[in-house]
Amino acid sequence: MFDKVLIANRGEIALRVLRACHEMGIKTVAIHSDVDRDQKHVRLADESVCIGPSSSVDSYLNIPAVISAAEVSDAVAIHPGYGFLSENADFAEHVAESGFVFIGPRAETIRLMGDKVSAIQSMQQAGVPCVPGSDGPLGDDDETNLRIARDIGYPIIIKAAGGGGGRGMRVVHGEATLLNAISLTRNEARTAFNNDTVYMEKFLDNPRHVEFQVLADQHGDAIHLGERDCSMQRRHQKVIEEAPAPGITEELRGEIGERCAQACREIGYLGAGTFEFLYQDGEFYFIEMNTRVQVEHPVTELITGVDIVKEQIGIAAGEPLSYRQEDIAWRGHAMECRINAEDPVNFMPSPGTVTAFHMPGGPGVRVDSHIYSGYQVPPYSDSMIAKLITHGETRDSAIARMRGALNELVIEGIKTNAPLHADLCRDSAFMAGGTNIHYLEKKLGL
Ligand code: MV4
Repeated sequence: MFDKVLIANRGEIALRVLRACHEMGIKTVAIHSDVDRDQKHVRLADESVCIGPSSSVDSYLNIPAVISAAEVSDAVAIHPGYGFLSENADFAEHVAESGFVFIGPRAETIRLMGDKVSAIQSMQQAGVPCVPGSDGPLGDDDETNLRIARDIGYPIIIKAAGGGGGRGMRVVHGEATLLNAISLTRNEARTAFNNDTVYMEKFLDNPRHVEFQVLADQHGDAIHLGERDCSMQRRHQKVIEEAPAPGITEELRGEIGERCAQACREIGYLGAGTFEFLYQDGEFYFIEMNTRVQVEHPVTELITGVDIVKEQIGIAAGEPLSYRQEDIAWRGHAMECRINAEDPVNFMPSPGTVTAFHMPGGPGVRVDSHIYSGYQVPPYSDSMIAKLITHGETRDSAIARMRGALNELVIEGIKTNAPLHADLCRDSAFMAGGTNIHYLEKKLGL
């Protein structure tokens, strides 16, 4: 096992990785920017290195600075967490070339999945169901593009291969606007992603966002941990996630999950990964793959008992998976509310000092957070300050525990979106389960 791991992140995920390392007897190195020296994971790490000023471009995103920190601290491996450099293939490559282990998939796999066209092509080849579409990049011939759209049937959506997570997309409702939409999306993609490759898919008008968690080791084994429903979102920011997804049968979970695991075996995937699907009218359609640990991984951990971060580390160290597929059983229901430092009504960021913080507790309650009384929420970083995660034997009991946890939670000094969560936990459509990706924005009147 690794002697020492450098945690290339901040906030709750840095703390989550640190806890996994210490549990495994691994020493930890924290890196931090100027303004993050009082972060909880910095205090708890065995060593820490300040790698730059407050701007993340000059610190957490600065590849040479992160690698230098690994060199001076004698770390063996680097865990990237989520965001920042976690899905940067060049970073993964530099890490490996510098003689460190990147805790994640091979750089080549990150690159393959970073290009949405090649990601879809490899998944289609591996038997994962995809959205009917252009099956590759669009060319420059107008007649061909008009025919592809006609064959798919309107409405269609144009997406940038370098996009993802909601960036670089345009819906087209008919022939009249297709060619203009293609060239607009292409131009935006060239500017935003330095890649003008675009592709076309059938536009699904009322889908749910359901994603499958996988783990794959260096010995050719891969398993799935079932699915999460992340449909409760606003402007591509997830607000509540849950597992299992309401209404998905054990049979469908097994079928889609096994296809994801098989795809991992075929492409030689390594580590933890997430297959993102749109789910509509009982069918799953693959759209993207995420090659990192996700914010919402705890809901899967609570219903399966698998420690996803420990598995990531073990896999990177060359150990076999701790579980076979038949060892995985799903128990009860879990729910995660992302607590953000923002105005609950207009969603404006609310930086400042947390003057009081009281964590909820009790059976089936988990809080993943790096904040404390006196913590300063910086204006330039992500606004997520805590994740409230509850587990219950049933979906109703997980929601009831979430209501109690939100009621116990005290965060003073800054505004948070906790009132929005309290409202959602009493919302009749949410309580019924299975709301789609448009539900929250419609409810908020956007
Ligand atoms: C779609 C779609 C409908 N049809 N693709 C947005 C984020 C990116 N990951 C893919 N996205 C979408 N792709 C087809 N063919 C609707 C969305 C979409 C969405 C997807 C998941 C979660 C929230 C969303 C919000 C708006 C649009």
